[in-house]
Amino acid sequence: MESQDPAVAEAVKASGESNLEKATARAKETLDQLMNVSLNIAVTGKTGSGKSTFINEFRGLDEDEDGAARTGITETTMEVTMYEHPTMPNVKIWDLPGIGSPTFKANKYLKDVKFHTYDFFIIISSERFTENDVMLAKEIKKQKKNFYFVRSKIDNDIRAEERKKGFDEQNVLCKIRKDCLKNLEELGDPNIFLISSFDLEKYDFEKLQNILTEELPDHKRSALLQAWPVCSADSLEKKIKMFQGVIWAASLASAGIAVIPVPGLSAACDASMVILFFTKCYYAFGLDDRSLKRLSEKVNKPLLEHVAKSKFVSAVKEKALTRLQVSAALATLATVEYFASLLPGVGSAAAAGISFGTTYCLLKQGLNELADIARKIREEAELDTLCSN
Ligand SMILES: Nc1nc2c(ncn2[C@@H]2O[C@H](COP(=O)(O)OP(=O)(O)O)[C@@H](O)[C@H]2O)c(=O)[nH]1
Ligand SMILES: [Mg+2]
Repeated sequence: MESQDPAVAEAVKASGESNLEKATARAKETLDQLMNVSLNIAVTGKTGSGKSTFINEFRGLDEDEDGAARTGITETTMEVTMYEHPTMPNVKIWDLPGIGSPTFKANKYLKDVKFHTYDFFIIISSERFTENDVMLAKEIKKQKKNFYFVRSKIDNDIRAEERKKGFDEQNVLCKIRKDCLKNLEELGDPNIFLISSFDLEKYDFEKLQNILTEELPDHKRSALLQAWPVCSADSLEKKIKMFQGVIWAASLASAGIAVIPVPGLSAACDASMVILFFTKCYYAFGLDDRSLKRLSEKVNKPLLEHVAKSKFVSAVKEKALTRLQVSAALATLATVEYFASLLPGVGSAAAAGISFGTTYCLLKQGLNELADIARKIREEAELDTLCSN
């Protein structure tokens, strides 16, 4: 790695550090956070309020799929159950039993469910919130954790009101919100997110993403943004921006001493880092077959061919492993060279050998290509034009 390389100077500048050594150390830290930070989300609420359905949708799973939470009125969970995000095992969403009895002690409940495990709480109700919800929220606050109220099954409310004369969706939503707030007055003016788990593109699911990204500590934010389902054009852009913001780190970290030593690897590029970076983007943007199949079924349009049309995205797909572990066999410089050869402008430079500059350029262009395909898929699905947000 030559220090006069303009790409190195650019990466160091982006790191906010004063020299290459410090920037490289910061890069490792940033990448470690991006790859490994844990996020634990607790979902609590009465039986039947829609916890399990919310959890499945958050994880992008149909309820009959392997590993999905069981749902239904008769399905009562009395135990804390942990569900891993399918492509981000470090993101866990926990199904907590409802509070139940009106004489419950909020502090005992929190102790029982091991509250310190969770980064924040989602309190779900498909009806009005109750005194118990208020007590629980107060206790969560006392423990210095955040809580978010989700009023679920909004699609049911809308459907019931739709037939009435003078129906206005915004009015209905406003009324539900006010109605919920009435019982939560003691907490000031808490945010209430109106959600339908059957359609995360609608209502307040995106708003919940925005508030969470604002309120989570910096190092947890990237985990949330990676795991959160793409629920709007803006939600996708936030993810893209997050990855763009760490390209400097991915390139510097991959240029250092190989994290996973691979025989024959040049010191200028840790192939596993590059592949892992693209794999993360691929899943976060919902480009994997399963996400596309679900989306395609939802909008009743074929969408999978977009991935096939881009040689680069197909190549990432071929190397992407579901649990984001890159095997040494895949993490070769040849793979990186192959990736580079599929991108105009990067391929010819890479032919002369993978330098820091080409890695930097590959990460930028590759991310752009993945982002563009994800944008095209949304366009094709017409979600942003149809959505009644
Ligand atoms: N219409 C509608 N039904 C929902 C929604 N979320 C959950 N349900 C239904 O409500 C019932 C209870 O949901 P479930 O997730 O099992 O609730 P849990 O007991 O809190 O885990 C199931 O029949 C779900 O299909 C939603 O957003 N909209
Ligand atoms: Mg349940």
